[in-house]
Amino acid sequence: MREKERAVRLSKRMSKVLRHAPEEVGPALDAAGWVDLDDLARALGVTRARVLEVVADNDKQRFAVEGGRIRANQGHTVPVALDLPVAEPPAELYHGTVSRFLPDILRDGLRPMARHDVHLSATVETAVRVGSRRGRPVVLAVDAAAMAADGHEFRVSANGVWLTAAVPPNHLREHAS
Ligand code: HQG
Repeated sequence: MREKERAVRLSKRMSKVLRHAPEEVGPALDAAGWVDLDDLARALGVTRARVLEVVADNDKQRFAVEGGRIRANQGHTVPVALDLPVAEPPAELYHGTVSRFLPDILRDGLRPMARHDVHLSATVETAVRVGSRRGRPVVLAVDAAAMAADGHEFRVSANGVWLTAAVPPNHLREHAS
């Protein structure tokens, strides 16, 4: 296996533990999602240096390391309180999805589904990438300025993903691609 594939594979295992299923390999997350770096490395059967390498090289900066601990920057399905401050969003944000979800999305708005928040991208390019995970991407533009004016809260993760509880359908439109 090429080194890059090995790193991606370890990154996915780290995401699984730090976002979704810590109990499957052992280390418990604290209330804010942090786990001791050595505990995580041991549980995954790799060295601490190897974990740090994956953190540093990660294409999307998915992990944060602080004071000997590590957590996922976003994307959790297990209950954690990331304690991110409310932030003022750019006027427009984007969401990448696929056409089969559109009827539901245009009726109900964007919902967080299994995650804690709806994930929004700052650029169309990133949204295209997010949507492409599921098929031919469709990009929705979110009127974040109007939402903020209506009292919706936005937060931005350490790796630049915009998070909000839900996006009502009236603040969504299909972005020409
Ligand atoms: C869709 C990856 C039906 C939504 C990415 C999406 C991102 C609805 C799917 C991050 C809906 C949820 C998050 C509704 C939303 N009815 N479908 N009302 N509302 N959906 O994976 O945004 O590589 O939980 O369009 O890059 O795709 O893991 O969210 O298709 O940043 O770091 O329901 O995950 O990052 O899927 O992706 P997800 P997402 P990582």
